[in-house]
Amino acid sequence: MKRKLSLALVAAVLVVPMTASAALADPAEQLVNGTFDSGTDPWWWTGNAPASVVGGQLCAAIPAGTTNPWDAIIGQNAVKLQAGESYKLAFKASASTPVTIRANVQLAAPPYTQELSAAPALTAAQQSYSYTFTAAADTDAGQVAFQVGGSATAWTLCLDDISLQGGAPPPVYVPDTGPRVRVNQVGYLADGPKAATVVTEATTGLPWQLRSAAGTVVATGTTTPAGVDATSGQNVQTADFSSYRVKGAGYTLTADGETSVPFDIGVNAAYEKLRTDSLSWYYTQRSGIEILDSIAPGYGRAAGHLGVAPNQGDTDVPCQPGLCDYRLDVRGGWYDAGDHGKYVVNGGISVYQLLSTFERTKVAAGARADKLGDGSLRVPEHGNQVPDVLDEARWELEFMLRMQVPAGKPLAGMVHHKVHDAAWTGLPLDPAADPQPRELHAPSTAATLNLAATAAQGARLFQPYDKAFAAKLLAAAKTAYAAAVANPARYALVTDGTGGGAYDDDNVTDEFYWAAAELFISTGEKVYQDAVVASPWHTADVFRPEGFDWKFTATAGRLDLATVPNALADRARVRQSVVDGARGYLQTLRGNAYNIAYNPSNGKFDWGSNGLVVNNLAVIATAYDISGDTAFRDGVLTGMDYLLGRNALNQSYVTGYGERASHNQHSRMYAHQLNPALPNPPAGSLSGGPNSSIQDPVASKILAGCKPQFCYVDDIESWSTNEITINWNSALSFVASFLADQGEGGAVAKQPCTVTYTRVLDLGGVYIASVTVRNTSRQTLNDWALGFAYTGTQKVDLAVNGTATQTGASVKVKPWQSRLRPGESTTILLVGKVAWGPNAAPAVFTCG
Ligand SMILES: [Ca+2]
Ligand SMILES: [Ca+2]
Ligand SMILES: [Ca+2]
Repeated sequence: MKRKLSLALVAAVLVVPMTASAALADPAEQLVNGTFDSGTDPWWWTGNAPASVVGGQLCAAIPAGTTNPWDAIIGQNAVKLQAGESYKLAFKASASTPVTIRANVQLAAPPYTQELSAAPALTAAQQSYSYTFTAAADTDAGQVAFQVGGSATAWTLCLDDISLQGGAPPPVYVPDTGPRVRVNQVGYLADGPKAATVVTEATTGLPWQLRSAAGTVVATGTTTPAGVDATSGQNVQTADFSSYRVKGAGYTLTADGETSVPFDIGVNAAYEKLRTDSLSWYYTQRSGIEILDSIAPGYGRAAGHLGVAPNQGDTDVPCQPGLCDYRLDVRGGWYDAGDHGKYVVNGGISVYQLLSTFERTKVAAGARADKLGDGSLRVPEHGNQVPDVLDEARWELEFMLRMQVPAGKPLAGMVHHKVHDAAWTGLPLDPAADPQPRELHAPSTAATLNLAATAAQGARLFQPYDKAFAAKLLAAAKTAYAAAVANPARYALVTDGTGGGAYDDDNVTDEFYWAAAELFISTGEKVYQDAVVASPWHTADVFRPEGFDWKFTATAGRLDLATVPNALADRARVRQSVVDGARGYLQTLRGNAYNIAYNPSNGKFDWGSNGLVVNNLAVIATAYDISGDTAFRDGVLTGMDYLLGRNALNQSYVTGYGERASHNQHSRMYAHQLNPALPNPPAGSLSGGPNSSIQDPVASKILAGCKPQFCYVDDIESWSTNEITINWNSALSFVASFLADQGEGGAVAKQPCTVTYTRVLDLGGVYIASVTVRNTSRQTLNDWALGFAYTGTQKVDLAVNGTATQTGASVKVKPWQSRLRPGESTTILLVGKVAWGPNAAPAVFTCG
């Protein structure tokens, strides 16, 4: 998430519908954001003339020593011109040194045919200029280009109130929504639920046909009318073809004379790929490391922000003026989104979800640790014996540790809220080419608690792989928590949004709850348990209709208290609260025809609605892990349909997944739409999706008055509806990993045993556990083994009555009693050490 708007700009957006009615009387305005009220988009500039908004104007540093006017340009593309219509180009401009520039209206591509080429003489004082011309040809691909090169000396240009009036009003935007039969464009698990949504005038059931790729009708039925869908305004009906289970590629569904895009049945492999893609996505977002084409084909680039010119960071970064007297090395971490900022609060929720994607393999029956092991992702850290998802999370954790105020300084232990450019940069811009000064912003209680929470969670997860790093994380978490307690109300402000997102938050009670929960789970210490129990969030409903996100993190604490073993007295209630919360989301999902697991109380889709949808699906997935109730698993599958194409726009919001997938997301790196030499976002990128507030100039211009589902456009300039962020992809990673673990959605294989794990001794760091395994199946277990994973720091040294081996946190025990008949039991004793923290019993066991 990139920007927050000032109140003044919100007002400006709100008046759009009123001025639109005057369009017939006034000449039409063909440019977007000529006042720079909403930043620099969609203006662009050549890399040698970096521009930013200064005092409400667009100002650019023009270099010395270029030859031609076109050696430095500031412009706007996608300008429409009509032959025979007259136009007026008007603007205000000033130059630090008097200079004559070119102001052109021309084709944006060769042969760059000029409709206007004016030569305004600029002075140090701002002057107004205007020129009229009559267009000779029609084009949708014109541009306004200020050619400002050719000067022997460097100078500064400032522009404002740029306007091109004339011609027809821009046409009303009508999205191409394709066939009226909407499906999950990736497809459906063979044994899972399968539904399509038909947009139709009809109010009674319609016949539908399911066809194989060869065109053979393989199933038929009748749709169920669902009335007018509130989030789209469409009259819709539902075709349920769940009972058809034959795997295959290229199926289509036909109803009301329309045929869906093709989709597959039997798509576990697609979810397996999505697990890998959505997690490998983080590598190409990394700052401070060269991205290797050999690892991420098509995405190789130089390391960003390592203090190599023109970069000015992030190896030695000062605070904003007056904030501190030290500089920090804050290299590394992930670029947050389409910009080059690095924000601890959004890093925190993202790290939490990556760590939880891994931790889930220890606490959820059927979760596949082997699919997330060393070598599983496209990252450089192969062969280090550490699961790659932990390697990736560590890249951000190391950055968050560097953001902590050093000992001996004021507010020591607190964490700087963010580091980013002093002014907004334009698109496209490679991270290594960012010339802006970088600045540390004030420490905040929210950022401090984000480090406390994720470092505490990381400490217990890294202990089996890197004890020193785990100890460092634990110490940082405790220091941070204590600093937050001492400074409980240092809030990030909404006004701190120049050059980076504000990520403002003036309620950190939820962050306190989350941090205390993670510290308690990891350490078992009473001080954190007391904080958890005393928090109003511990018994409040944290499963809000609008979901959870970087700003509301109580849900993260609740989910981990429910899933990761701990000694809370009311843990059964905590676990039940997740199931109850998920039931609410399931009801929401079933209550609308597109099965959207999201129903914000104000009826407006928020910025990043897709991220909120996926987070609600993560809650439903967790309820399945806790309860085993397959209604929850079916709910997650059905909820994914919406994200993968069964929606009002017929749009898959995940790049590379589905026939009609988002691929022009707002990003300075993946800016293919602006420069064909650059890539689109990598496969597995989740777009933020519909946003009722449409704050960016492109969306506000073409989508005014949109119903929630229609408040989206796959345009790189639409940063309020189509950005990518680390926190949306982390939610997708968690849910994709869950889905990949579900096979084809059929009956769940039950473990053939029950296991009772009892600590019989726990003294001075040494423990003995008695593990009794009983065969509850009808078959004899031959040559069987017991498996489980520790969620804490335990390490088995030896087994009595068996042989134990531990890899990371995973333990495998081969019992001496290699044959276990139905109803028979055997008991194994495990002797081990616990390095620190509680000696919690493992959560799930396998045998067989
Ligand atoms: Ca202005
Ligand atoms: Ca690894
Ligand atoms: Ca908060």
